[in-house]
Amino acid sequence: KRGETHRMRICLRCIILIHKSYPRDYTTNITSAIISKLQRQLHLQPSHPLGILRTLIENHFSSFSHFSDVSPLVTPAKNFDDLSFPADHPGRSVTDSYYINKDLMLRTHTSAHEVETFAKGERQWLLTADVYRRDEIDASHYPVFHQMEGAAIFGADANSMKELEEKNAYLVNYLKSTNIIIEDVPHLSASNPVQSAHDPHHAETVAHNLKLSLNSLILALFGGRKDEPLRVRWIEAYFPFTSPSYEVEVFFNGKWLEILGSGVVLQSTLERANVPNSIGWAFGLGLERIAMILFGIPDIRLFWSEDPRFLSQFLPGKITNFKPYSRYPPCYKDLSFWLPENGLHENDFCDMVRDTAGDIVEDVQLIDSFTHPKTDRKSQCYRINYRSMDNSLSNDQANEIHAGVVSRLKESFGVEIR
Ligand code: FA5
Ligand code: MG
Repeated sequence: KRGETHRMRICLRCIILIHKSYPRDYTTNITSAIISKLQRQLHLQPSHPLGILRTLIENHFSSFSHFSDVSPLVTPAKNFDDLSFPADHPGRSVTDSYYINKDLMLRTHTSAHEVETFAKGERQWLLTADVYRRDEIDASHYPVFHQMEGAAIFGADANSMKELEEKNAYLVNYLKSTNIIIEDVPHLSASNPVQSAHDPHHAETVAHNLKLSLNSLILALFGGRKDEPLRVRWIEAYFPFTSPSYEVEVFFNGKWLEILGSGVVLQSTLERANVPNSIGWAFGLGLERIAMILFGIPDIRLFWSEDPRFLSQFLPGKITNFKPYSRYPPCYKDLSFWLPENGLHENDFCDMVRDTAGDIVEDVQLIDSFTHPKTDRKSQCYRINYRSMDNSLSNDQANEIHAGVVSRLKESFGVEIR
């Protein structure tokens, strides 16, 4: 009994993560569903699709340093300020990111480690890690996913740039001999400008090297098919910490799929890392997105499955096609309620659903919003799809789980069910 009281006190004021206790405050929004994921380290398991993919990419960039065991707990300064995110960037808000308290959060991207890695003197490196975002729920979004950051810096002098141009010429030639169709954008443009700190010619050379390096990687991962050329598309993008910036999409199963963000690293990042007189590029790959294509994995929740019917299918170093072992029927439940006076953010709703029902939730959709013409009260209706990946879910079981969601909704947000 005493032990229990003690535990209660700790739980109210503190939060225990990876064997350490942290004080809670008004920003604390990390859920137990998320806490349970912190130590899974799927990307370190040699025969897990994410581990296999990490190793394949590391082997491709064999001259780079490789990091894959860095704690997900970072300061907001590391995740945002070091990368020149503006003070009012929406990613900083508690509706978008997980906070342990105001001074500590779960990284939302692997770019959070750019400054410290460059500061260690690493000039060409890959860093793979779990990242955390509060987001919608569907087959390709999950609040925890994995990214791989890749970066390379070069001397910002005429000789180093000449060397890089020679490397580029070699890569251009190599890519010409392969079965890949690349839709490109200009390296620099009015809407995707060179940084004022950079010589435009240097920036062009670095951006060209970024594109060639990634096109070769994509070819190594997705290519190897003689019947059909691989189609890759470069698109202008915006990130607070690169300029120019690009996204890359790969054409797969009749659809364009965004797999990475990239660009020429902001000079202020390199100055913070104490590596002036350098210029370089960085990219951030979404590993699940790529693994879903390569292994034919239809649902992002499967990566977290501990079912041997999933795990036993994969072998270290090999890309093999996933064979679905079950597709149990979905079970839809609608939930209509009047919003509390100060509203309810969709991410708060989704997180509560995920925390209460776990991975049984396949997706959550807002299907109706309504404002009462007389009282001005607002109501919403969400449709939740419950479906287990590992066994069949009876309607009674789904009802019981759904009842848990409803009571938590009332308790946590004070809403009135319609
Ligand atoms: C970033 O996170 C940047 N840090 C990438 C970057 C690095 C840009 C270095 C420039 C230089 P973005 O939010 O677009 O960017 O995410 C990068 C990739 O992660 C996406 O292309 C996608 O493949 C993957 N991704 C993003 N959100 C999710 C999600 N909710 N679930 C699964 N994969 C995701
Ligand atoms: Mg993006």
